[in-house]
Amino acid sequence: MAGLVEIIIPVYNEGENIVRTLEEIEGSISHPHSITVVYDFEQDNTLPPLRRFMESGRADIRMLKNSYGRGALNAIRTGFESAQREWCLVCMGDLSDDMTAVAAMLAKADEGCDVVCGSRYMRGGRQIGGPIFKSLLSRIAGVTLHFIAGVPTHDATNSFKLYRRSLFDRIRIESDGGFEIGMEILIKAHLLGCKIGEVPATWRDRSGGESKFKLFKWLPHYLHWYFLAFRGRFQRAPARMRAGSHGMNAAA
Ligand SMILES: Nc1nc2c(ncn2[C@@H]2O[C@H](COP(=O)(O)OP(=O)(O)OP(=O)(O)O)[C@@H](O)[C@H]2O)c(=O)[nH]1
Ligand SMILES: [Mg+2]
Repeated sequence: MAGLVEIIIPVYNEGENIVRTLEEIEGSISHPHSITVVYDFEQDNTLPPLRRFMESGRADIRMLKNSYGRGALNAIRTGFESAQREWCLVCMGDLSDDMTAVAAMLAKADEGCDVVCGSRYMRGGRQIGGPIFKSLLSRIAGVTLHFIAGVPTHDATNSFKLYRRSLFDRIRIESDGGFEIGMEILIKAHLLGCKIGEVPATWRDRSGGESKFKLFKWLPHYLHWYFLAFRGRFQRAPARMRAGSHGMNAAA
């Protein structure tokens, strides 16, 4: 059976959503887990309801301040670097991710996968709401990476992924934009020959709070890793070496 899971949640003013997110996690995940919520600043409106939930003792939760200043990417890196468990699951604090998919993700981990992707674009997966242009780009990226570049998931851009923590000893994270960090790790893991799995997952648009996704600012960062996957497909050996040479750990 897969070992303990650390659930990493980056948050930025998720006061309206955090408690329901935590309740969904506790209601849906029976596998042993702990939760790390990574925030940027003390005035963040997520913190008061989060503290109340922690005081209720209903879950094993810790709050962690972003060690790199601000931004979702830095928050996720902070979570990875402080993680202690065998597995890291990244999920959002706006109720967008499908916690009922986690059991199937862990089953894939048991089959030897190093990365398991929550997939909106495979059979059984769904996307409910969200900006149409962003969704279209994400779907095109996922499907072309799968069918042309040979990446073993239909949904490379979804941040909702389970990672074997030891993978971070082999991959140096270079992303400096936003949520493309998940795509970077996926593509590098694939080029290193790691086993990648996917399970169907439903993604819902947020009903409270505000989106911080910066599509046009982050698009070039996504494209960088998109093209690395294609180069890897057609120049297999050099790309593998490049992925490996990014090597050591997440604390780039
Ligand atoms: N620590 C930290 N977390 C952030 C930051 N920006 C976003 N997040 C969190 O990251 C998660 C996802 O952010 P969203 O803005 O919803 O982005 P998204 O889910 O990729 O895209 P949309 O839902 O379509 O906007 C949420 O839990 C946010 O609170 C940030 O600057 N710092
Ligand atoms: Mg969101």
